[in-house]
Amino acid sequence: MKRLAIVTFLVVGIAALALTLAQPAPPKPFGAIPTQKQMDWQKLEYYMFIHFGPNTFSNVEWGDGKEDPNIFYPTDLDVRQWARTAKDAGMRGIIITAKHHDGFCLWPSAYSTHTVRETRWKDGNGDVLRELEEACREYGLLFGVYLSPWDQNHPTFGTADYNQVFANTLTEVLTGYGEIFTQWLDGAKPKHIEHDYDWDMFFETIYRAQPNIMIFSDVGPDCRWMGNEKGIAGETNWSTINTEGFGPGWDAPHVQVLNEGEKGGASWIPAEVDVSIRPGWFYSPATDSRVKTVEHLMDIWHTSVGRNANLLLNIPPDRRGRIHEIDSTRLMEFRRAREDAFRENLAEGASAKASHTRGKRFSADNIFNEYYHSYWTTRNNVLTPYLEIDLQQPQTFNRLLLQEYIPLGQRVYAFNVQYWNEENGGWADLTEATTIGYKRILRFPEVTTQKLRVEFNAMACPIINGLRIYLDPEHYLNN
Ligand code: FUL
Repeated sequence: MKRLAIVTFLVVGIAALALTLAQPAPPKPFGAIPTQKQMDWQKLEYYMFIHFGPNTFSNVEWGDGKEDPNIFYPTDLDVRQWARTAKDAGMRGIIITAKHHDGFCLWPSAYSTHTVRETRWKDGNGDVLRELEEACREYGLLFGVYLSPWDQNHPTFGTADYNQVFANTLTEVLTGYGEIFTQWLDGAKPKHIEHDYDWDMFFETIYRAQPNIMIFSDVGPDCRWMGNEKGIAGETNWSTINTEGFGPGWDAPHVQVLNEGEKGGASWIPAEVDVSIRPGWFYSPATDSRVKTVEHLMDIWHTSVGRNANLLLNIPPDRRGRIHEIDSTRLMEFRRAREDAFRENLAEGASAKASHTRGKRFSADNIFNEYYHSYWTTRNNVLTPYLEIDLQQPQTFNRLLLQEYIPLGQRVYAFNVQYWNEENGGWADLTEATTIGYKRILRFPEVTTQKLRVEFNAMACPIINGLRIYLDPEHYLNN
């Protein structure tokens, strides 16, 4: 009896092993691929930018560093209200302008005399960074900082000493305020002062203090600017780009290259979309009536998150030190509009077959499950396969969401979608686009059909791990 059990165990074991070995292995990575840190970042999708400082009180966007620090005087600062608003808006973190181009530090820096310490606010004992860091932890949000290398106040700016001052400032913030998920570096620099930033030293300093941080600049190294401040990533948006020989600021590649990335680019540097809910980055009463509409924000959602980028939406606190009611209300309306648009995945319960597969483990039905690491793919040499989706019953929809399994690289450079036209019994064109990447959302006029066909053109066998369809009832529709 015992021997029989052992034999049975062995036979079943060997059969299972043989079956596993007979299955083709997953595809090898293609080109540049994301690190785990970049993958985690990509899944954040949406977080808050806060521009706050002397400019909040002076109706200017770029203070010159000569302003009286006492103009910084929030009458009712409530950073927990910022965090609560971000959380309720569906955001995953907050990045604050700890130091903007005026050089004013929102914490009492040892390397500056233009800080909260020099103000009458809280008798010079305040620290906005500390308060915000604590509020972010309390609300389960990530905390990030913007520190401008350009400093119009510091006396050493423009001399060789300044780079070390800036590195010290970075270390001070990055070692004093717990875990920081992003260091946001813009490349702005005056034309009239010669100053060479030592980016390599800055990057080293940042990683030394926070090895897991995402460094943002025009050219990464971890995520890149996408070339405009309107919220519009390229219709084609590669997470790959060539940055060799380029740098942040004036040394950056052309904005169109930043906007679209580069097919087959050597480095994985995904795009982040930064845009303000108001016309300016800083609060001004003059913009109270110009807060972006929900329709505009929905457009931005589709041209950022819907185009393989993360959305960093700027919500500038007002002179009380609170997010203005107009902005917070708009954020909640925007959240509801997204919930309405993406409420029900009408491809739930659908089945799929593919023109090609790579064995059972990589079958077409994998595109429907929620598990990120299961996907449909084909054998290596198949570059133009298609999927046919049967929705089981006619469905009416106007949005299609696709996801490429980017841990193995971004591969698809074009795809088209057709629907089954019951009336004339044939396939009809629905829409087409170029890249997919982490997430792609396409908008098109409402269509009713039971079947869809998606055909891919890829540089290496396409790997698709998500497909969903929705009916956005509000028809926020541009294309
Ligand atoms: C730019 C800055 O000059 C603006 O003031 C703002 O901070 C924006 C996000 O980055 O480079």
